[in-house]
Amino acid sequence: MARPKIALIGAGQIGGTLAHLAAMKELGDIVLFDIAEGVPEGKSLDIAESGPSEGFDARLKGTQDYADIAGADVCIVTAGVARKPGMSRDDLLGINLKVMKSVGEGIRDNAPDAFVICITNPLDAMVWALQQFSGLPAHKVCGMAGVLDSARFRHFLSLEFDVSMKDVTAFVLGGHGDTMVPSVRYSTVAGIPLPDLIEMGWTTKEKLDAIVQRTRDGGAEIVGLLKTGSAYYAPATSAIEMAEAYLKDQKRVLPCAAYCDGEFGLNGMYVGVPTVIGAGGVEKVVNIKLNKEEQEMFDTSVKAVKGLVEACKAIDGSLA
Ligand code: A3D
Repeated sequence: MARPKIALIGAGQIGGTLAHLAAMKELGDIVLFDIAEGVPEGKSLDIAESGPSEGFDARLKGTQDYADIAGADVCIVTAGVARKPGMSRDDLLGINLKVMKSVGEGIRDNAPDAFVICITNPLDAMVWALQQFSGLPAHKVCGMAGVLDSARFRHFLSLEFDVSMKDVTAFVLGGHGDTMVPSVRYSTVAGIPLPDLIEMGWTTKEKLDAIVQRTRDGGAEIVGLLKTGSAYYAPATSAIEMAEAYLKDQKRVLPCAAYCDGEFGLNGMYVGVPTVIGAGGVEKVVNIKLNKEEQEMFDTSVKAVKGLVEACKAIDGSLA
């Protein structure tokens, strides 16, 4: 059986890391696409040359031609611009919307059967636009944010409790922005919900509140440190986790920006929700019950995403 084909649209910081991870995990052959001449070719050759030492079998190709992504099984989109200090994710909207148009059309014409994972910010609006421009079925187009935001939450929690990250589960709902909703009630250490851990005296509400805020600010913390761009190792790892779930039909329960059609009382919009990812793409949106406080935070986040979608429609009249 031929190896799966993985197309990475955008060969910048995240794109290069995605290619390296996909090769090391032998997820398939990799095509790196970018408009910057030489960059995808150079990164592909460099990563291919790490193969003999690492011992992986994967072909890599760099290109500026969409024809090379033909028949891709997975497309991961990072094309566009990233944040610099002082910028919000929303500041990227105008530039990245134009990029989503060309990328969406490129995927539509060359890889219409792919499972598409968008990473470009502002995430929830860009994945919506990408689905519109590509015309692919909504369950085959999703956005990576929740896996990353949850991973940040899990990391901070594991430091607080001084336990393995493997035993910490967490999830984050809502849009990928300042209004995201890290769920304390649905996050656990080895199955013990965080509120119980406060009662057990293992932590305090104040400490958890600070961790929730640090999670919300997780992207900005890294932008502030790097000064020249945004995070890329953890974002790439998170998207690879989703791609692997699809390629291996793992049916992982992962939070991602998914198309909600009735779930969570939403109609026809993308926002971060728990999903099941398997060979069918986003096979299910897990419609969990929110309490009053969570619902209020979720509503605020949904409102922010709707505002960005409206801004997209105002810029590009072809978007319905
Ligand atoms: P960067 O290293 O700048 O790479 C972006 C690449 O896109 C560059 O190589 C560009 O040449 C390329 N590009 C620009 N326009 C096009 C086009 N029309 N077609 C193809 N390629 C193009 O950025 P990065 O890799 O650090 O980040 C990529 C995106 O991910 C940005 O929008 C970030 O804001 C976003 N991001 C999202 C998350 C989430 O959790 C959702 C996290 C971190 C970064």
